[in-house]
Amino acid sequence: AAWLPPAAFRALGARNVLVHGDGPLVDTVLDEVTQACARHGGRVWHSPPWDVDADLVLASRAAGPIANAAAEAARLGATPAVDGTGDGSLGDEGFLLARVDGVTVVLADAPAGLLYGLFHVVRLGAAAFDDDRPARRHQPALARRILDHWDNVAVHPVSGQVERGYSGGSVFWRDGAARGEPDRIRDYGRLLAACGVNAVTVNNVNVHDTEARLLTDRLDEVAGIADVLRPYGIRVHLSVTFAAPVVLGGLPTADPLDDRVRAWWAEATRRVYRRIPDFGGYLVKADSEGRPGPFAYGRDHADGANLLAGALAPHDGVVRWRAFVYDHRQDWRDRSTDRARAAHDHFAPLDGRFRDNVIVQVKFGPVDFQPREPVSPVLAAMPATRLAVELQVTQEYTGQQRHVCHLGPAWSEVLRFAPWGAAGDSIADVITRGGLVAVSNVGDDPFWTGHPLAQANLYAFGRLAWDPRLDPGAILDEWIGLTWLPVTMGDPELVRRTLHAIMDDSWRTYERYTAPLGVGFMVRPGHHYGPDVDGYEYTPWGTYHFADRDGVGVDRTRATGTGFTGQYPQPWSEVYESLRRCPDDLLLFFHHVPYGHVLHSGRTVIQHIYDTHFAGVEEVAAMRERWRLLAGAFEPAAHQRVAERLDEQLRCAVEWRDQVNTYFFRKSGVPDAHGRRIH
Ligand code: GCW
Repeated sequence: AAWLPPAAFRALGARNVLVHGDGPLVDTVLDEVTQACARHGGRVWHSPPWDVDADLVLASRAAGPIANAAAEAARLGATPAVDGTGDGSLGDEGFLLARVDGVTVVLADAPAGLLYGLFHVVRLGAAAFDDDRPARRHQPALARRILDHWDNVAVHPVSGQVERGYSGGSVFWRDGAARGEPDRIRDYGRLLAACGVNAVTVNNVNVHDTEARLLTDRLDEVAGIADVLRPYGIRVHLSVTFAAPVVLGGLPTADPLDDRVRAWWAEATRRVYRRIPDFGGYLVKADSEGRPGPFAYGRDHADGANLLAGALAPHDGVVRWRAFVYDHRQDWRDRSTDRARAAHDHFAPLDGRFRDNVIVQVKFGPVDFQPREPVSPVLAAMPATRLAVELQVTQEYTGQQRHVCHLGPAWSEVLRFAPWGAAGDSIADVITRGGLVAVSNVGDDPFWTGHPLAQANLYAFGRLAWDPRLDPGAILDEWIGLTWLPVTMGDPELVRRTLHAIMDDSWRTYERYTAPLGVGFMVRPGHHYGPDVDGYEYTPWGTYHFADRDGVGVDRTRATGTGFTGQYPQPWSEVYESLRRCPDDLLLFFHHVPYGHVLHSGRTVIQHIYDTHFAGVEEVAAMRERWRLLAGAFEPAAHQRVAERLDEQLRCAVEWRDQVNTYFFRKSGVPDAHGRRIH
């Protein structure tokens, strides 16, 4: 049930509710309300009549005239004074929530708004019925709030059923076929709608042979998923292979400028829309980590993306084209090749060349979803292109859902980052036309996400995509309020306090016991779990830290390094370039420094490494103690699952601490100032 346990509907379900409107999404609202009222003793009317004694009115203006309380709210909704600005229109997904003469009114222009309004009322609980609640309009800041599933249809020999999945099998596929479990998919869609997500991609960006066919002869399976998700306002997208005209169409080429190729995509896309009229679009990983792309034909990414955009345009579909392009066969001696530079080198020169229905999808950082990276400079370099940010909810590099690592604060920093300085736009502004995307962390696990506390990351993603200005601590509080408080058998305040104490700072805790000062990686190659300081140091993947007996870090300056700092606009190009001004937490991402270099914190780099690694482990030990306080507060299976994972987190954190500290002690020969035991 995650953040929608039946008990979360208590406040709403105990009241008299009037639902006004028609259509499939309104039916969903009606269905939700009917079930809640059946359980908690309330009553439901589907309008008319209007002259009922309702506590809550959920009304869609699309359905025609609204009377009584709702009419009053309609007037409020048309008044720009409500929540500051606007012409009174609420958009495709927005809603107005107002308290009028003792009635709570949710008003929307379109049925999707009513659905989001309903879930907002659930989120507020009893507070939705407070008389002093001010009227407020709610509209998503971003129209596209998408979860990409790296799910394979057939189990892949290397990446399994779900690439980088830590929650069991796929919710959509099993052993080469659709699972055909609409109830589970429906429940998933419901959870997504309740946190604001409105689209999913149903297959991995690495499109293997079986999955390629989802576009053509296996389209029915995609349509089946779309049918189940549609009542929750969720549209379906598909990852496609750039080589499709060859592997599926039997053409001799996939050259984006070839007329036969163009015709093939146009026809394939027409068929998709005939079967799934509200299909969202394509997602493409091209010329990246061995996937096919336009380079083979001497064409560039704009040629490639525009080909698919042309096929999608007549149907209002979009192509999301990933900017994750780099050379994974690197030579450590060649300091002019820097993996961090690659996306900008490839894409920034193409700004202005992409068709209007192309969205370039950029990983939040320049390398690869590390716990700490600077924000990708691509996001500040393509003003004439629709850009989306890609986050990783699945915890590939952040503890693989065995570690508690609440990522809301990390994502919030990314979204608030102002590439042109505090007075300029933030990343949230930059992506208004593109959207926020994340790789899903969900599977067929009974807790959905393997680690029950990892659900919070999925919830936080949806909420931040709806409103990037939300405070991550407040989002966590909402999630606790929905997920745990309605079902606890213990003291709710203790539960709330304890979960905050465990989770609020858990991303920084994870950072402390893993790779130091933004240098990244140091994970075991391949599966990426646990420490291996030199695991990638002698491979061609290009994720080096360059530690030797004198110092550590990657010189990415213009003066003496790879020049990556020059990809940022002012002020950041100067800030990152300057050893003196560069923020501590990114120091080793940008600079190679001696171990005795003194940080802004006043500590040397080597002492910082020791201190944070000891502290990180202590913090995990404290998390585990705190969780013990909640034994008996929940059903034993959930408590047990978290307890086991905290044991593993502590074991793994100790391993990280010891490997990292020993490694740097042996390289540097500098002892710990506090004389703690280093293995
Ligand atoms: O982070 C890396 C992962 C790959 C992934 C790739 C990508 C889907 O290790 O598993 O492939 O990124 O984002 O394309």
